[in-house]
Amino acid sequence: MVGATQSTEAWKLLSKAEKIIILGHRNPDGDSVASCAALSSVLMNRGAEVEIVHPTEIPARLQFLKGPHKIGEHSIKPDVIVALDIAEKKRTYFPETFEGIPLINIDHHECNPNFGDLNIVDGKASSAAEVLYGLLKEWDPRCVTIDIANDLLFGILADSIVFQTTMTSAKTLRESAELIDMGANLRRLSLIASGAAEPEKLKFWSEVIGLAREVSPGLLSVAIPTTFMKEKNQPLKMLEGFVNFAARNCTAGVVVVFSEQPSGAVKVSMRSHELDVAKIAAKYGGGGHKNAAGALSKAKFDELVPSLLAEIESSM
Ligand SMILES: [Mn+2]
Repeated sequence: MVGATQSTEAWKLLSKAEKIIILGHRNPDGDSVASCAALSSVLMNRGAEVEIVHPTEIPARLQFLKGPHKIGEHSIKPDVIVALDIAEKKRTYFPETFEGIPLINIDHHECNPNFGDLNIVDGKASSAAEVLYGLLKEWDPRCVTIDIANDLLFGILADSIVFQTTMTSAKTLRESAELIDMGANLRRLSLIASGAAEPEKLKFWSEVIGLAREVSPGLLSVAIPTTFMKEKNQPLKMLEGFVNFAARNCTAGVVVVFSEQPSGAVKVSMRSHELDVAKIAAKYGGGGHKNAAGALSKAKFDELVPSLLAEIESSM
């Protein structure tokens, strides 16, 4: 258990708060949105007024996770703020008016600098959802409804890439089993979390796979220039989930997907079961976890692809 006193204090604060803001991180992922949704339901079911603030848009595939979501703005004056799944404060929405309001930091990133007034950070957990579920069991086990169980299981499945990352522990599986016992829908949620694609997307991905190149044994690169997307007449969102699909279906130890953005920036997504890709992502201004990390680089596509691949090769 992580910081029993901190968690007791956190529950005291949350129990007496009337207005609570929950913060998600930039470029919301499945764990972030699901954890925020789960916690918001718990607190609203207890009568609190809650807003979830995400700094940037929630992708379409995650919009089934219902909650009082707001994008880049808030309207209530919170008594307490909860940061969920946020590795560092600059990754979230934090206007000056939030300074001085009690901040509870619940996370699973090993690099989290404990920026909250109360910090419940378990760097060994698969996901923020796993940390949150542990807390809810301690705080009030009966508060986990079927909807909340579904949100929590989805968060775990999303960040563990359906139990594949090395952060997936026996505890992750036991707790997932508990959530399934409560009625969470493993089949439906794991299909979404594994990036299962709609037929049109899958057909397009078959063309994207044509760009794959085995750079060296165990290193697969897929570099997608904007010219390719234009030629195929496809929007960038058709690439959402592609990196997980490629990584799951390839034996390479490292899979990297580069997608050139219309702005000229390059989105880099890395998956690995051999290398700490978070370290590489950090060098390019990004972040993430050992097995799954990414960055948005301003370097030129034609220069970034070879230099980043060389960097990975030298670390392998
Ligand atoms: Mn997470």
